[in-house]
Amino acid sequence: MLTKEQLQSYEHDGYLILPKFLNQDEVREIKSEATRICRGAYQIPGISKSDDDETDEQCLAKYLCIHMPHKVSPILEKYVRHPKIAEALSELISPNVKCMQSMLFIKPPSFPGQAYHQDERYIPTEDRSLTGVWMAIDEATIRNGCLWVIPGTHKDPLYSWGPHNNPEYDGADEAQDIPRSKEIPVEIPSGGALFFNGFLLHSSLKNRSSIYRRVLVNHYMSAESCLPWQGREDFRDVIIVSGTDPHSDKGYEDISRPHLRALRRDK
Ligand SMILES: O=C(O)CCC(=O)C(=O)O
Repeated sequence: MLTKEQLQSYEHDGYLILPKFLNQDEVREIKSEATRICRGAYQIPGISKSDDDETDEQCLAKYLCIHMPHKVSPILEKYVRHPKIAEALSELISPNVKCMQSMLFIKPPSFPGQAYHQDERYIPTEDRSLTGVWMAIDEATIRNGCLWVIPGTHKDPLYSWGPHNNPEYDGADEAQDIPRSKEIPVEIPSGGALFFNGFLLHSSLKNRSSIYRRVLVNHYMSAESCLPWQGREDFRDVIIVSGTDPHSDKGYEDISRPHLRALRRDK
């Protein structure tokens, strides 16, 4: 599926943009599922069933991001296993790929972004194989808070880490002493996808537009690596999306629950 040039560019920069990844029917399906989630269709702590007189816009406007929505939404679970994701990742990571996390960003107008971080700080793999698949449901622009990346930092170790007071970002910690002068914005059309390595420094700014910045992000890694996460030696609430699982004899667990991302807002 990926060309030699795309594979080389991913290896060199740590990310790859595929501008026409989802078709418009898929984008519509994810938008409508995001609305159902925000109207309380599933049991997610912090999301109550909406009143009939509340508009979809009013319901969406309350939430920055829902973590692990695929654990309750069969539609979003289908997108975890999307054949195009499986194929691309089997070329980028390993023939054997597993998913451990999904995140549905709504990011309404005025909501904050995320400070610079490396995803492997949160989800450590044994072989540096953590990979984000960030799918733009709305067009992601500088104004509505697209991702910013620092190309090449996927080859760096983990940066040190600490709190910040920047109102641009939500409350999660920030990587320190980073080569910020090399940052670039990644504007992506609706339906486009960004694949990025778990060591790549990335961030996003506050939504300064009047439109949402809905994004579905799933995180994957090689199935060869154990996942020392959430106090376990090998976190087994995973979905194999490509190839086979060398650790299948350990079985699978049902641990993760959907939850809202903590928010520190500056309006
Ligand atoms: O979309 C964003 O604003 C941040 C996403 C992110 O940090 C991630 O996918 O790891």
